[in-house]
Amino acid sequence: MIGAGKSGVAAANFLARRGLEVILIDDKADAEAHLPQPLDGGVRRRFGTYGHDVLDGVDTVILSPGVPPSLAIVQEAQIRPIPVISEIELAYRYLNGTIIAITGSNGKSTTTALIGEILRVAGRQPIVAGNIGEPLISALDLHRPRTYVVELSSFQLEAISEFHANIALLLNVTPDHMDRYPTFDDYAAAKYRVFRNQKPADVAILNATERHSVSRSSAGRVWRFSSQEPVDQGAFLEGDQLVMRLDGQERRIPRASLRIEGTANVENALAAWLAARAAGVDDVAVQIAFGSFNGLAHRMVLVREVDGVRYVNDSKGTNVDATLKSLEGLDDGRVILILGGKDKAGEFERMRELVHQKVRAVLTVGAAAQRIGSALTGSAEIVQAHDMAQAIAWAHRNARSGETVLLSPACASFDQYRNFEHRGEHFEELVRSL
Ligand code: UMA
Repeated sequence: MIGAGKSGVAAANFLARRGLEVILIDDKADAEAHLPQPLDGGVRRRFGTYGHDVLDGVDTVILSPGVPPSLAIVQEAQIRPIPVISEIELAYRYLNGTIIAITGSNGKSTTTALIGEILRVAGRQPIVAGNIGEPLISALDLHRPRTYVVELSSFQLEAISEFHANIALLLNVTPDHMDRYPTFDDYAAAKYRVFRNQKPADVAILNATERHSVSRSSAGRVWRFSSQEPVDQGAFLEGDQLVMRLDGQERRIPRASLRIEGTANVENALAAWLAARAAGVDDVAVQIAFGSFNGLAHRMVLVREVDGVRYVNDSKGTNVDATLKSLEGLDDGRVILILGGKDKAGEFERMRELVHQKVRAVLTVGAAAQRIGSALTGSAEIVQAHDMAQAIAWAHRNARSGETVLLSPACASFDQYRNFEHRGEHFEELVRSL
């Protein structure tokens, strides 16, 4: 097992408790001090330095999502050859039930949580897991069949082989994680793996604007969704109505029954509605869930208003497109935007136009600060804030009534924080102490 984070420790414990011999390795010498939960005593560990000999006698290598296949030890495993699988593939081998898998560059956590909410309302007792937080391997119910709503990242999809989603959703594909993939097409290809192994009775749900053809990837029925135009087989927005059209039949839900706002969320809701239909859930449950679902933590959350200035936590905005979507809904020229963090080779230049329109000042933080500064020069005032505390202090001194201070960093958090939740919590804590 490679990587002693949430996925690695959960998988190692799972296997050790089943009597399998497990060795857990991690590049960090101090991994022991940062284990997310206690590690089973039976698990051998090699933290810091390890040689290729750790592979001697090993019959399967399991990757944590954050571990790139280019890592020397993974390459060595492939040469030997030892099968390399992801924690998701491992979990799949023990899973009993139905899988609804959600991937995409943006909106996947919201859609996963919304589908979970719909199924809960419908009395299905779903299990919600994956990239959204709890590793699938530790969420498994080994006693009875369940419906699993699983958020999957491209990382997790890279190393699946038999994993099969009965209902698979691809919400959108826009550039992200370009530090891990040689090209955009490589990243998109990883996302499309969500349709792998689907059978004719399965359903593939994807954005109508998606230009790749799904037919090569999924043997299932293809349903599409769109917030822009009607679709023949799928769901779309028409005026103030959400419309579903399948096999010549039409059904409607008023857009107003959806509590979460913005066009991106309309698309998430359309996709979730289609998934619910594919799972046999009636529209009453869908409409109730639309009305009760409040959105996610760290996703456009209004933390507090101080002297007429709104402080909004969108720490989950970890790539350029997520930040662009969040900016779209705000007033022109009245945003103080905090950007930066771990640089994933994001194309910050693509933000110039919208930043020019919406943002009065950009506060840059973290490792990507320099690159963001040069990409956005001239589109707004750029302030090098170094870290979150300095950014908030600057915003507090300079923001005017009616403006919004938005943390939507367009970067990962790992340069200064454990994860995006940790970053969002720090932001909220600083804002509350103003
Ligand atoms: N490590 C190595 N060598 C490497 C890389 C990492 O040893 O080359 C070690 C690190 O030292 C660390 C461990 O691996 O100890 C971390 O493993 P990990 O990065 O896979 O993190 P986990 O804690 O297992 O969390 C992962 C997901 N993280 C990533 O994909 C980076 C979590 O998604 C997910 O919630 C969790 O599994 C449960 O499924 C987070 C994420 O940032 C939210 N996802 C990305 C995103 O949404 O954009 C993909």
